[in-house]
Amino acid sequence: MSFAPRPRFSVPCGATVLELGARTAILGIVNVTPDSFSDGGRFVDPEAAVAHGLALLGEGAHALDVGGESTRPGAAPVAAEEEERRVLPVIRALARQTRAPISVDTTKARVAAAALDAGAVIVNDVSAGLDDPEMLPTVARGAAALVLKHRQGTSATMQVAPRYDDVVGEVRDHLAGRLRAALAAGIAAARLLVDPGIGFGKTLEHNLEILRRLEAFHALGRPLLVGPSRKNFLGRILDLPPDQRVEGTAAAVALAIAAGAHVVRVHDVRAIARVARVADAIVADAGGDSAG
Ligand code: HH2
Repeated sequence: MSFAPRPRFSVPCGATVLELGARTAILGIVNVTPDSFSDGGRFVDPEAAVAHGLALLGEGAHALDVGGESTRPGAAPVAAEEEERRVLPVIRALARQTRAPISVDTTKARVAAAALDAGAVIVNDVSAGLDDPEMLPTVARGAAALVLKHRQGTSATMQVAPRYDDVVGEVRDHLAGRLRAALAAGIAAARLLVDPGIGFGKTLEHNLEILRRLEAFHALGRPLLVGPSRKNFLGRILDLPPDQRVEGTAAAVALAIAAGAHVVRVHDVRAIARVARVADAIVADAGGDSAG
């Protein structure tokens, strides 16, 4: 069996550099929301969210992704003030207590700017800058890394009737366009990551096809982040609720690593960090060249 070579990348984020490729980076999810699909309401209290983030770092997370607005279809939109009220105290406290990079999961430029001031060094925008025209210029002004993620349609409509003629080709072309937009806004290529957006305007078959052909996204020349954690496509296969999808997540993560994923965004960090270490050991000699 052969594995996809995983190119190496050094991604500047804030004052640090994320070294990607030699091992899989685990991005632990901290949802400060009442309504996230799998853990909504568990960490709305800032102290609980901070404790959860620190626990995830202890379990093997290399970075944390703090979000204050659920992206699940049908989730109530959250005003910028409310999103800031949720995420800023958590980011501020985490940044004081750890040197691990903190990411903010937001589509709003204003929230991203405030999060960067509070100590975040990565912006994870599920709309890749399309929801807020100020997002790319805002990120360009700072030193943060930026995750550009594919989504078909809007959060509200994306799961209504997703359709593609060639899901991998169309997602890749979309991400190539968003990379060009980010570069045109003045964000250095080295600061950009791409994510095909598992579950964002995709049917079960679309998600499986993306995971099956993940290697195709290496053509974009940037590190690849994948977020299959506990998602609905796993529930469709297993007929199990979100809190019983850890083994399904593990299968998706192991195969994503074999296909060259650099970062996995997950809820169940202890289990998935172990899965990733073993998968990394197996694919270790697949031959990663330095790509910048
Ligand atoms: N998935 C979710 C949220 N943010 N960001 C990236 N880059 N990639 C993803 O696949 C991704 C993401 C959805 O998961 P979760 O945060 O658990 O749920 P919710 O949006 O309901 O809070």
